[in-house]
Amino acid sequence: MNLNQNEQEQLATITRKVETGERITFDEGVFLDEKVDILTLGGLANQVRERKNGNFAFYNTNIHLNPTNVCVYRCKFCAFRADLKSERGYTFTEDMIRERVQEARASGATEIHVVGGLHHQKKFDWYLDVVSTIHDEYPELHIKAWTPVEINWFSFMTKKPTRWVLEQMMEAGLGSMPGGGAEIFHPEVREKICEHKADAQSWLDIHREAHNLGLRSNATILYGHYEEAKHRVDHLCRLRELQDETGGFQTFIPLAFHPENTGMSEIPKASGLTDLKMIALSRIMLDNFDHIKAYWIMLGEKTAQTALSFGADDLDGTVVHELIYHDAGAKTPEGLTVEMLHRLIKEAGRIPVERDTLYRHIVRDGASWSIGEPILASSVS
Ligand code: V47
Ligand code: SF4
Repeated sequence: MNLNQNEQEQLATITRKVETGERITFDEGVFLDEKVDILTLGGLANQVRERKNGNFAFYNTNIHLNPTNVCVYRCKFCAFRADLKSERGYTFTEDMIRERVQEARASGATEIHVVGGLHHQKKFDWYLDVVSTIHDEYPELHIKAWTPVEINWFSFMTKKPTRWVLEQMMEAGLGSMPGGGAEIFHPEVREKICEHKADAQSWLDIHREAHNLGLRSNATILYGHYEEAKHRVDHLCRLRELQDETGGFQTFIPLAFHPENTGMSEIPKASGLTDLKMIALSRIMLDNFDHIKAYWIMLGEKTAQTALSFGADDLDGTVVHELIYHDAGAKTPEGLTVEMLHRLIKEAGRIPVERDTLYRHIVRDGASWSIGEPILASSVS
């Protein structure tokens, strides 16, 4: 690392701030992103990670459901969407949804992750029925569903406020919201990659509303395309600000852009170093987020495992039936067994803990499970 005298002093200040748990500013974040080497960044992030989560690394047993890939929008980075009349287009029936839920029950999944396209012809009630069908079939299964892009679309279709949409979904069985749709908040980039869909303000407002209604949610960033350090750090600062206000975010998930079959296929896929840097920077900046997720489906098992020493404390889950990344060229397996997740975590020198969506400890006996004693901060060693 070739830092001049001034920069060395800046790094010393940041190091002291990380050690004492002081907040890192926007300018310091950009400095870390642009100038500081990966091992220094990783060391700082690991301090924060171990202070918050000790030696634990979390995972969950989950299944994905993308009820339709037909979408009115055309985000340039998306390989998953299909036109209404395309041969690739599909839409789940109620029976198909029930079948997926039965599969979740048989495998002992605690969570179903539901996101999809904004179908030209499906009304709000169809989306509501997706949630109630799952809930009626297996009420113990936590439903983590719909991004603000979808909530915003439902509000547009029904001409009702987004708060009403969220309340209807909660009544049908919604348990929390995933982190998708955030992409890059800064308009300089957002306008290039997804100009038509819900903007940054609307994404943040809907999460605020969800938190105020008692829902927990996640947040993401889509990196590794046209964005620069200032856009990445701006994104993190906006999330940190909302988290100061509501405390409703649980985990942050950096998502690397996968170029295959997208409208941005000229961009090379992010390298392992870029992935680790994004994980570490997130851990350092997001001082009020409890968890940083290394989503193994997107990173690959090896980088996700390494990320457990660069700020991440969660690998996501067994993840059966993932489509969004595989449509965009991900070469990762379709799912991982619990044994494989344990192996990845233990080899990284961490202690595997199965959690539910709300980060409660799961006690498991085959496909049956119950909520265990909390993993207390005092038991983190
Ligand atoms: O919003 C779409 C991203 C997101 C591509 O909350 C792409 O636990 C890279 O949000 N290359 C959906 N990324 C996935 C998501 C998520 C995943 C795992 C866990 C959680 C959680 C949330 O996927 C979209 C978009 O940002 N995406 N296409 C692509 N080609
Ligand atoms: Fe549609 Fe979501 Fe893909 Fe955008 S990212 S085109 S909103 S499915």
